[in-house]
Amino acid sequence: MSNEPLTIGMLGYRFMGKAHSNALERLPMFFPEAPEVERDVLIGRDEEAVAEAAERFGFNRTSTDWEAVVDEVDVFYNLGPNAIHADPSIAALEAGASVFCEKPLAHTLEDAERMRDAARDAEGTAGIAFNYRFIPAIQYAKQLIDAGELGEIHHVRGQYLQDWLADPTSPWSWRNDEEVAGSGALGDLGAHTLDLARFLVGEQAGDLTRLSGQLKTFVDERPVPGDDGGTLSSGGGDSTETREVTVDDAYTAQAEFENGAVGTFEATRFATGHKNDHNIVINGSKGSLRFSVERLNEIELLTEDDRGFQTILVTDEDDPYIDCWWPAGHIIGWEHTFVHENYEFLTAVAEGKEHTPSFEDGYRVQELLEAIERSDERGEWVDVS
Ligand code: SOE
Repeated sequence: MSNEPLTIGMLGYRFMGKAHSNALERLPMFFPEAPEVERDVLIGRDEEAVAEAAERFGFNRTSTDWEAVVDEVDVFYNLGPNAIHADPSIAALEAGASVFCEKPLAHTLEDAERMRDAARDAEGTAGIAFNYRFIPAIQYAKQLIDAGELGEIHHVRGQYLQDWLADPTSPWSWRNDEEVAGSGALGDLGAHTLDLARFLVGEQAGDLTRLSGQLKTFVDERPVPGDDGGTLSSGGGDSTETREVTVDDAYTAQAEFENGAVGTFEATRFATGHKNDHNIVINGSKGSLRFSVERLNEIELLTEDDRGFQTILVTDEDDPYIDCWWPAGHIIGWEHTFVHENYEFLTAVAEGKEHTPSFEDGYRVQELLEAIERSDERGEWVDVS
């Protein structure tokens, strides 16, 4: 292992750029064993905006051309819109860098396959940023499920509920464009839930074997953001134009797992009152558990001898990652999931190891997303075994 800091190139400087830069800033203070990194180059198309972000996020320099810098860094973070996940990530892997890519892996199954294949051939480590796996309560839940505390798994119910598009005047963005995003709530939110389901019950229930799904678009056109609009939560501002929405606003799916367990999954941008409610419920022959990102420091657990659900705070010093933060009981939040996943990913990079979730995991989730779309088009179940 070299003693030089790992140099980082980061494509994307908005929401995810901020989340990952914050994680990199926190790492040396809270995870002193984490590999040292240097935030080298921040990449984006708008020169002025990227320069302003680089200053705030602690990068040495900026570039408006990923091709010019992709072979100059040890680790390439791809946090751009989904349609630009494949080419820069593959180029970085081919140049010998490690790659950390936001979810979903790509906007099409073909691109996801190219990325998976490039990762298989690469020397560097390739990881996908499914951050919800790194919530201490989720890791604890997985330990319980793997240890057989819930018995044989019968049901997996996963929902990801948001409401930022329920207002028909909420602005159009790339997230509404199939060419760039691939799909809507399905890929943006459903990818997280399907990954979490595989992660949590994979050992006990196996992978998904068949799926049937439905997609729905409630608002077909949205205002193009004016100068004073355009974020996830703002209105369209002074816009006078509209643009077509070519992705789903919501999806539902039902599924079966290898062991015969059944799953129901749902995500929407129209669940009024729900801001970022990602929840999962698992019922087994001996017990059940419930979890929601809105209360991410706890799980509700029912085991064999209980008469009702108990709320378990996963904030003890021996719970996953907690000893790196605060004394027991001092809760953590959403941004900490990024610190944990960056710690795991960068450690794998420094040690020349694989990272989980890998591009293989990202590809598998992409197969499931594509199967849900295919099922919706054909009106029938799709085999994903
Ligand atoms: C927007 O819907 C979004 O930011 C997703 O893109 C993220 O993956 C999710 O964690 C929060 O919501």
